[in-house]
Amino acid sequence: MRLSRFYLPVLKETPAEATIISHQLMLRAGMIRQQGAGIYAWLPLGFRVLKKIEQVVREEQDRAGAVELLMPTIQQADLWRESGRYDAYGKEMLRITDRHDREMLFGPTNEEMITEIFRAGVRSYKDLPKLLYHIQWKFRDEIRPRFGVMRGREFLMKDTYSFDIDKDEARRSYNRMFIAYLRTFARLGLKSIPMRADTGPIGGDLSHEFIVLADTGESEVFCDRDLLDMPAPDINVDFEGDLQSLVDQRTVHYAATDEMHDVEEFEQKVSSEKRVSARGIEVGHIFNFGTKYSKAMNAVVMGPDGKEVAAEMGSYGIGVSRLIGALIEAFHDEQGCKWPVAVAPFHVGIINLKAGDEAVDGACTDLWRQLESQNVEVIYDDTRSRAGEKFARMDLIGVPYQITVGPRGLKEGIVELKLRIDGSKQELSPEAAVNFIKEKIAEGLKVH
Ligand code: 5CA
Repeated sequence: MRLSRFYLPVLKETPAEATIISHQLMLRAGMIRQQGAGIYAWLPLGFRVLKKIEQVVREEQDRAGAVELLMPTIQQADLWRESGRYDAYGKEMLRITDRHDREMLFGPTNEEMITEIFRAGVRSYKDLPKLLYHIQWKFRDEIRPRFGVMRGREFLMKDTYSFDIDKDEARRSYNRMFIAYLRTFARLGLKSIPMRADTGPIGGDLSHEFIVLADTGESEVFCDRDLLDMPAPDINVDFEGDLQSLVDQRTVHYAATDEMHDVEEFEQKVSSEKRVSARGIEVGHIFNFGTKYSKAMNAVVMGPDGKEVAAEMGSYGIGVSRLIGALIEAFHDEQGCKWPVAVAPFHVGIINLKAGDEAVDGACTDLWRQLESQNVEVIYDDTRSRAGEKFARMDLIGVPYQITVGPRGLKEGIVELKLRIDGSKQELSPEAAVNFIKEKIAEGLKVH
């Protein structure tokens, strides 16, 4: 992609309304543009990162045995009357009427709709278990939308729903998502800690929030330091097998959000040097709520004994758009974003120091073509901006590998390669730069 053709409206000044670094950088790097309180347009750069995150989330859902579908954003009020949540949801729900005065709403979540879809198509325990998910925009009329995409009113969520014949099987579905979540966040480069959590308007009594520690996080959390050192299960984890011990290894340690925090238990279970009390960002939340919706909405299946039973259910959310904020909080410096390769909007930036010079233009397009033919994603700065401006912009948008091509170096057959992660620079031939980058990108995209 040529930068001259791209749309990258970077800002020189930090907008005053943004108080945390991720919000500031998303505005400055031209990733989003606000369209109303808690409502954002995703500009090309931000949209590329959003799609990358979405894809990692999707791959780990598929690996865990969940099946993707897509439900609409607009739902019928009558569906929510079946569960009794239409009135209970209160002012957070955006209510709409159509031309026939029918009551509709913009979905804040999809328990009712997926239960309707399930009950229409599943009759027997033989069709279970089922794990169904979609990645779709939600709307919640939050009292205090803030911190940019961290707490938006319109936001992108991955939500999965499980249907099982009994409580033991439902626990297996819950465990699948528990492990899939650890893997998802680890692939994005984030350390997530599962914590006992409150269930709020979704309901149920078994629930964990997945928290990424960050000083700017909205949640106050308490946990055992041992959880911070535990790696996520690797690619060889068997989702068809028994995951209980992997889950137990984590849940034996104390970890709770402030609503569930028990000071006495914390002090009793965790020695003082291992007590962590910190702030965190809730990037995922999983719930088991039994038959709350299936009973109310008559989603029943025939059991092995010929008797009808209400399906045991759970729901599992990931804040896909919130994750961009969490990632920037984790990966940035004074100059801007520092994207891990797995979610970088582009892998490589090529900086042309003398746009219009035949030799430099030629060398840049050669490099660009070679990299793109290897599936490396390139942003090529072919603009006439000053060198300093080009360097600053490339750092601000956080491209992990940056190649600078100028007339002087080119005469000696060299270009400069900079690594955004540590700022280190090396001079090498264009061929050597391509080979070096190819390997690094392959390593960065490898799924462990
Ligand atoms: N139906 C359940 C699970 S699918 C549910 O809605 N859970 S939730 O309310 O906890 O939301 C799931 C995830 O969406 C949260 O963990 C959080 O990461 C994200 N999320 C929730 N509200 C917002 C918001 N206002 N802005 C951005 N992300 C949000």
